Amino acid sequence: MTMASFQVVLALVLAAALGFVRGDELRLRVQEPPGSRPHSVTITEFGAVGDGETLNTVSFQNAVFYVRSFADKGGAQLYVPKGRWLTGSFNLTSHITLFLEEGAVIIGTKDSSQWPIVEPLPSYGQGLDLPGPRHLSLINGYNLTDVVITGNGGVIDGQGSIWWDWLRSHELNHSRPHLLEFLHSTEIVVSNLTFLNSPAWSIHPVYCSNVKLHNVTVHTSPDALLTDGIVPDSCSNVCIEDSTISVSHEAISLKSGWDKYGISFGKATSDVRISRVDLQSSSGAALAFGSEMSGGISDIHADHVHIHDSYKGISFKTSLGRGGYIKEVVISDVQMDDVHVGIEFKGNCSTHPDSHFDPFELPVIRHITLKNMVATNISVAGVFSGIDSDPFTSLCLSNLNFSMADSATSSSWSCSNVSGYSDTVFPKPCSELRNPSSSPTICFALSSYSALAVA
Ligand SMILES: *[C@@H]1O[C@H](CO)[C@@H](O)[C@H](O)[C@H]1NC(C)=O
Ligand SMILES: *[C@@H]1O[C@H](CO)[C@@H](O)[C@H](O)[C@H]1NC(C)=O
Ligand SMILES: *[C@@H]1O[C@H](CO)[C@@H](O)[C@H](O)[C@H]1NC(C)=O
Ligand SMILES: *[C@@H]1O[C@H](CO)[C@@H](O)[C@H](O)[C@H]1NC(C)=O
Ligand SMILES: *[C@@H]1O[C@H](CO)[C@@H](O)[C@H](O)[C@H]1NC(C)=O
Ligand SMILES: *[C@@H]1O[C@H](CO)[C@@H](O)[C@H](O)[C@H]1NC(C)=O
Ligand SMILES: *[C@@H]1O[C@H](CO)[C@@H](O)[C@H](O)[C@H]1NC(C)=O
Ligand SMILES: *[C@@H]1O[C@H](CO)[C@@H](O)[C@H](O)[C@H]1NC(C)=O
Ligand SMILES: CC(=O)N[C@H]1CO[C@H](CO)[C@@H](O)[C@@H]1O
Repeated sequence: MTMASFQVVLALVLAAALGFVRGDELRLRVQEPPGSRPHSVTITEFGAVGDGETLNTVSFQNAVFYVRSFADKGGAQLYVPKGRWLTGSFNLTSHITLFLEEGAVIIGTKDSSQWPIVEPLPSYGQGLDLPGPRHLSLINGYNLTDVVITGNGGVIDGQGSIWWDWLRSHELNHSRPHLLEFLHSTEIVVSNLTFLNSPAWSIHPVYCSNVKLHNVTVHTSPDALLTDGIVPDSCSNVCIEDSTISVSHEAISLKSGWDKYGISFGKATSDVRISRVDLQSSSGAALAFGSEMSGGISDIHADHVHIHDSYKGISFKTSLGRGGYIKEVVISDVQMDDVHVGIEFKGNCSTHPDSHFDPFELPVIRHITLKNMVATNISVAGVFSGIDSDPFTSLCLSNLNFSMADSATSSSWSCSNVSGYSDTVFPKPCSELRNPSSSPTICFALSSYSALAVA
């Protein structure tokens, strides 16, 4: 032991003895920065070559296997130095920190055989693009706890263009993989990294809890087909902060399963906090809910959201046959610029996993509050279409100012099968949202705000 580390240990032992630090806090106190571990290995120790050409799948798998032996010793860091590290799919383990140095790029191989085939998610019953099984994502976590993926601005690049081409030309045999996916995991942190060109979605936590995404950049090129950014799916306690997401389809998309599969799996997405994010979506919505929401989506709070250069701004989507709910949502402090449709509520997203959906499974959409929003150059302020015989209720708009695009096609609001309340909204919203019998008390507010504070 060196003199310096001896002194640190001595100081900690003394601090613990004197009661300054409780024993169980000792490990946390000495962790600086977050995700640091008492042990570290480097990917090159497992034969990896960062030349952008050597396939390193086995090196990553072996490195993670080795890190597993530190699980009961505080875990270990897997360090990825500067270089271009080509790989196929690999799985993580609990108590790992995957650390990408500045200039480190983990690159997904274009060889589809390096992305194994796995079962579809039980809450969807089939893959994203095709029935049946799907490709395993590039980096995977299954049934894990305490995982940190971070770095000094490293990059995880999926080289998705080949997958988008296969999708366009109907050459896919199985649904596309994602870049990073966690199933049934908890205590996940992803920070200080860039995710590029995912084959499908970039970051997909599903059936997870306690997930923190901080300071991540997600980008797919504008010609990417149906790529989403961050997709919390049947997860609770998710925090997405200080991040920039720019993709072709949905930038942040909250989901919870599809029709009968999602209904019987029955796991909601709840307690999600989104703050200080910059979102852009060229063909979808910047911030989307559904349309797969059969397990329910509730208790969502988004604030300080910048949305720009997007087809749609904020979108709530569902369909007959979905069941489930989207409720108790507050979105506030939004700046929206150069967006075609500002706000959308859509009850007829009629894609189903098969034709046997039950049309009597009616989704519940209610208690959604949108407040403090300034929007410029918007073609259509809002399209609110609920479901006939299943109206969307308690939709509240407060303090919204939309400056419409100066064009013949611009229109403000259209509403059907919805009801709610509005206050200080410009241009003036449709009568369904100005019902004289409704009052601000129907508006959902976070418990820390009073119901009237929304007005
Ligand atoms: C991310 O980077 C910031 C700034 O360098 C640092 O303070 C923070 O600890 C880093 N996060 C993690 C999880 O390493
Ligand atoms: C990775 O996990 C998947 C699914 O959890 C599993 O099918 C696969 O065998 C695992 N791969 C390795 C190398 O352990
Ligand atoms: C998940 O992990 C827990 C403990 O970490 C273990 O007991 C359980 O068997 C694991 N389940 C599966 C399906 O691997
Ligand atoms: C965000 O991550 C970048 C590297 O990607 C780092 O340089 C920067 O300091 C981080 N910022 C914060 C606030 O953590
Ligand atoms: C689909 O399967 C065929 C036949 O096995 C194979 O030649 C082709 O490469 C596969 N396509 C993809 C995109 O994996
Ligand atoms: C308005 O937004 C549209 C995209 O919806 C964009 O194409 C156009 O350039 C913007 N106009 C101005 C004046 O910024
Ligand atoms: C959903 O409704 C909108 C507006 O009422 C309509 O333009 C669109 O074609 C419908 N979509 C489907 C899939 O029925
Ligand atoms: C809306 O914002 C514009 C500037 O973007 C401002 O000129 C206008 O007065 C505002 N309207 C209301 C009703 O606050
Ligand atoms: C119950 C109800 O108001 N249903 C309406 C739903 O929207 C359609 C289209 O605008 C109307 O025709 C229904 O009357």
